[in-house]
Amino acid sequence: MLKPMLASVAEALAPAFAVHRLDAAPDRDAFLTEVGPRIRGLAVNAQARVDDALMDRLPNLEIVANFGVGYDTIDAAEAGRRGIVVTNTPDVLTDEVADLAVGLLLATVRQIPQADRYLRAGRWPRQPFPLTASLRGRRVGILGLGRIGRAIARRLEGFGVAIAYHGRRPQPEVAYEYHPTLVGMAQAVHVLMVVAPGGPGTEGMVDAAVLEALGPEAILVNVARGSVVDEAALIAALEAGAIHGAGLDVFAAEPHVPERLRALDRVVLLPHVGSGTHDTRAAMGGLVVDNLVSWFSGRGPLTPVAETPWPAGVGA
Ligand code: 8YV
Repeated sequence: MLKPMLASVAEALAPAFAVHRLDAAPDRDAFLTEVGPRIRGLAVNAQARVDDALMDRLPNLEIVANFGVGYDTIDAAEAGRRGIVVTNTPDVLTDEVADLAVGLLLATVRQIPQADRYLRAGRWPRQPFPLTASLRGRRVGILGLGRIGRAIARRLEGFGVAIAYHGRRPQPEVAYEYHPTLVGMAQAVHVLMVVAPGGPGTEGMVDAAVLEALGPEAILVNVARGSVVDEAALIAALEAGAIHGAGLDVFAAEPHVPERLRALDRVVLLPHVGSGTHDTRAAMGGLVVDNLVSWFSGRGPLTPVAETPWPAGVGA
């Protein structure tokens, strides 16, 4: 393990494996020199990077089991070149993250946390809470119609809003309107839900031009990765009233959130809690352990990522 992980993961790994903990080592370099060649598997979370330099120190590494569906902190393409399998935790968190995303959208549009703060501050007896924007009549654009994006769309169908999406390619099996360009979709919707995976392919995709195309009524919700949105451009757009508000569960440099963002009233800011429930985190931890156990008992990985398909060379 590179960093502390959920207690249930550490407990489940202990009887099955000799667990070495980089975070507990007083001298990282000496530790990697001594133990590195004996490491065959990694259990990691988003707080730890697995890059070229680390893989160089682990010459017998076979599998990296990631706690999370997103794995932008792992150089999976490089792992694939080295014959190292990478696994993530899809499906077990889909509904949980989709619930949070819809909650964050409603909280942002109707200013639910702001209203709570207003009441607690004793302001209600003096005057009613100001009227807010509405979800009614809005068109919602989903950036990234993967498992979580589709789960969000299914929930939003119940809210009677029109749904569109942008991704690399249209998905013939869904009835939502496809936009081949993100700017094109931004012009057509009033809400942008960001659910695309992080990493170099999506970095800064929601830029100043996209925010401008969304317009002054628009709400941006990001439950994906901070890197997908140009955070400086977002702050500038919010400050200028170029978009109406934002609900953010993810940030460019977590856990640090820019003071300028925190100073804004029309934003709802969450400390990356999309999958953060007891049940779902336990299920994610279980899948990390199950991937390692399956691999080391010769049955292959359970949930390999696209860059490291299994059996090798099949799929993706
Ligand atoms: C994190 C997430 O993994 O699954 C993801 O991609 O962003 C989260 O579930 C979680 O914060 C643990 O690091």
